[in-house]
Amino acid sequence: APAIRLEDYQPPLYRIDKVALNVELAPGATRVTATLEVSRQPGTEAGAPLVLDGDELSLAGIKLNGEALAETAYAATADRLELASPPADPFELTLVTELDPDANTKLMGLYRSSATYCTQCEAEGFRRITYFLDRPDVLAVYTTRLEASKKDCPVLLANGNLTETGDIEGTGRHYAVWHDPHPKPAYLFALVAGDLAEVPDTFTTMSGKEVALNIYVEHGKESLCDWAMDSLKRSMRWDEEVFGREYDLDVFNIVAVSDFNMGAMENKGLNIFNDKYVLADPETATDQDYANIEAVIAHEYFHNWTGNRITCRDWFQLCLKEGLTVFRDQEFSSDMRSRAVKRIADVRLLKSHQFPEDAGPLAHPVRPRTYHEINNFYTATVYEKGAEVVRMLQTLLGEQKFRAGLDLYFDRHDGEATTIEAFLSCFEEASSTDLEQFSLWYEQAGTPVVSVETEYDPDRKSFTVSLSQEIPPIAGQKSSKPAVIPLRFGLIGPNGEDMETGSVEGANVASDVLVLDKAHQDVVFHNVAAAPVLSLLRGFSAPVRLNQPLHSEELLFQAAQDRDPFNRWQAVQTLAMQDLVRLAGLVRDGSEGTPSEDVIGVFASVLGETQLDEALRAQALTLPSEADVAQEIGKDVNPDAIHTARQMLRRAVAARIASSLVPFITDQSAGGTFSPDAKAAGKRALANRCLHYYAVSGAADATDLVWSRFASADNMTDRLAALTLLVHDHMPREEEALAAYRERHTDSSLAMDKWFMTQATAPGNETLHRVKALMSDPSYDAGNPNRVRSLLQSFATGNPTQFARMDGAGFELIAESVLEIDKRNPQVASRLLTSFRSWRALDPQRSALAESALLRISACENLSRDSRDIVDRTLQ
Ligand code: HT7
Ligand code: ZN
Repeated sequence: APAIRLEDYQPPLYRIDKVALNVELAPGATRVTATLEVSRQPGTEAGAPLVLDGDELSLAGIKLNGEALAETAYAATADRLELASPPADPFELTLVTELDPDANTKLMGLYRSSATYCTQCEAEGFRRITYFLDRPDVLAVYTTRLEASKKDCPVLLANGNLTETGDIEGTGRHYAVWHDPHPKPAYLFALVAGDLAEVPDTFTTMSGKEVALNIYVEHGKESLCDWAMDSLKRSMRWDEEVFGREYDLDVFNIVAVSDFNMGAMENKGLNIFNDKYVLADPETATDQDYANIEAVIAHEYFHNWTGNRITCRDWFQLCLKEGLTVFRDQEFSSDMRSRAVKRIADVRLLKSHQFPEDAGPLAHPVRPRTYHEINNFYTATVYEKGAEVVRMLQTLLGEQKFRAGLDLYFDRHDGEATTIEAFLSCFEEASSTDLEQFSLWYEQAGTPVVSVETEYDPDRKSFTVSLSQEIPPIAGQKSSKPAVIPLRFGLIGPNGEDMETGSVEGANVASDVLVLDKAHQDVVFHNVAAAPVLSLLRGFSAPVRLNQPLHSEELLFQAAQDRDPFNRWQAVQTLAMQDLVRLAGLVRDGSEGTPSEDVIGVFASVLGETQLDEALRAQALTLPSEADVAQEIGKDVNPDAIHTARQMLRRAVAARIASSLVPFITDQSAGGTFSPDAKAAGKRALANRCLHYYAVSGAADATDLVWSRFASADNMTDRLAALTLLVHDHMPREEEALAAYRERHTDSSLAMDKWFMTQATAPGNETLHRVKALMSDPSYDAGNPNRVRSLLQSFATGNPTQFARMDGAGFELIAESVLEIDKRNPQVASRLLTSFRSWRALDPQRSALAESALLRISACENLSRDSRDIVDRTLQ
């Protein structure tokens, strides 16, 4: 199929103002009657054909203004319905389609998860329910009548407010009618029907309106919804307080389902969630799960304004809602927790997921210009880099002007489907700033590299910072233009304090932000009393790679002194990274080497920095991941050498700090009852980080301590941390622990996902066999996306040495799995396939093996459009 291009965008020829759906649900055969109020757009010629989208549909009836339509007046196929010459006046089109939700394994459109009927319409799933103008710039008011067996489906939900319910006498069936007064695109449509438990609550909005809140889950799981409900209420309040956004319906419903392609979906008034982002108790959820639930609940709720009230004109504008909403959920979590720790976590995610995407064959701009399959553009670039772009806008304009721009956006575009240009115009107007050059962040793919050199002149008391920027050439983008890069900075004086300086030449500098907007720029600070250490990119103020050749003394100084907690953490990471790259090189070449004493010392000192909170110390004590090191090395990557190097450094740090660890490990259990709050979670994070070092410290009681931790843990965070050590470090009681865990959690599929994942990510040659065996385990379910991700995706993305095995068996396993899963669920398959994206950076032997696995996938003729798109781009 030809590519879809942004430059070809044309407004729709017709509008659909109202949609009335009557959905008669029944196993195997569901009947959907859609009545559409259609009219021509101004400028559309009378009689212009009306072409509606479909996908695997079968038309069972069609009427125009209530009259059956002659067969010659229309043409229907599975993916298209055309009315050759529709009436000139507004008309009512009634369409009947018949669906089989039980046979829908793609989990797009109407499907069944366990016994529950549910829908997923973003991006193009509504066309699998009825023929429609399935594009985000067609906004309609929906009324949905649902009808089903009362016994099987006591709960009937759709978007908006409930207006009517009743029984259908003598049939055992009942119905409910929902009306959503807010015009919306079809991708925000949803319905749910099933036998679910309701967890009710209420929220009073800032103008005093009471909103009914409900979370629907499988019976017996009601007690697992407290945290999600609490997160929802905090999100609603926060959006009022921070952005002035109030909720706009009488009810807000959340439904948790266990089969879901992504995290969750922001359907108007009826959010549908992967149950992993709803259900939590200390027994089955880790602190990370609690944090994720809080963030995803907030994210979907925030979409009500950024995505639903104001939506995207076309799918190229996806970052308009996603980047902005990620920015908003990041801010929410920062306010709920520690800002510095949240920033570090977000930057870790950006660097580990988005940077490699931006450096490889799947690189694309935050606003892509072309696509074959839109489902493949729900990427870290659109989401996470998109959020960074919004954050830079805030940094450049300042909080007040940023807020004024956003207010203008909400005011001006409420009820519209709009574009990035319209969004940026609001900030230009509200702040009187020209954002033309800034808009390049949406247009250019690739991560800019910012290079820095500094020189202090003691006679003149001047400090010169020479900056340059460049985006390395990537597929489809040979050259690039200079971007607007806000660099938050400080000049650290000899006493560790930030220095005051005199005037600055050569750049726009507002308080602590320096704007780099040319290819090369010399910035001179006058009246600088002594040679400073330049702390640059504080708070990671722009999504760039910083190439700043600091000496290790300077990094050590920064690690100890920088008043920006992010850059303190970054300095520690940079020191570790430099050493890991050096060690990996030595290991690869078969040479001897030992970790640097300085680096070991830095890690040892972090532990004692009691003025830093525990979560921050836990982060600082975490070495760069193997994937991070691979990315830093960039070419000829040998994952085995990296793994060995990282273990060497880990063991060396462990040996140094072994004698101080035990009090930290035992400290966190002092608190009594479990609390998921940030403080308690931080203590657990530090304790488990210490346990991680203790396990390899050589201490005689290491195995006993890890085992007793595993056996006596009263929460999942501690239990899983200990299990991971037992399994990943192949400690003596590994098998016993796995069996005990399974026994304990066999009824919780979310806890069992962690059991699969722990085994899939274990280093060591035997893991491949284990993963294969687990694929035939009775608890494995190839139709459940969470289970597939926990076993196969985590193997491919979280086990670099085994995925890239020298016998090619890791690549082969994933290639075969992609082909198998593709027949059932193309979205899950194509996402698994993206794990090959950095194949060209591997050493020649490994990259040849990866290429042959990719070629095998590519040779398959009936690949889905999703997987075809990814494999073609990956090989290009
Ligand atoms: N906006 C939602 C995206 C999403 C999705 C996209 C494609 C296929 C299935 C999907 N499920 C959810 C999620 C979000 O960003 O909030
Ligand atoms: Zn989103």
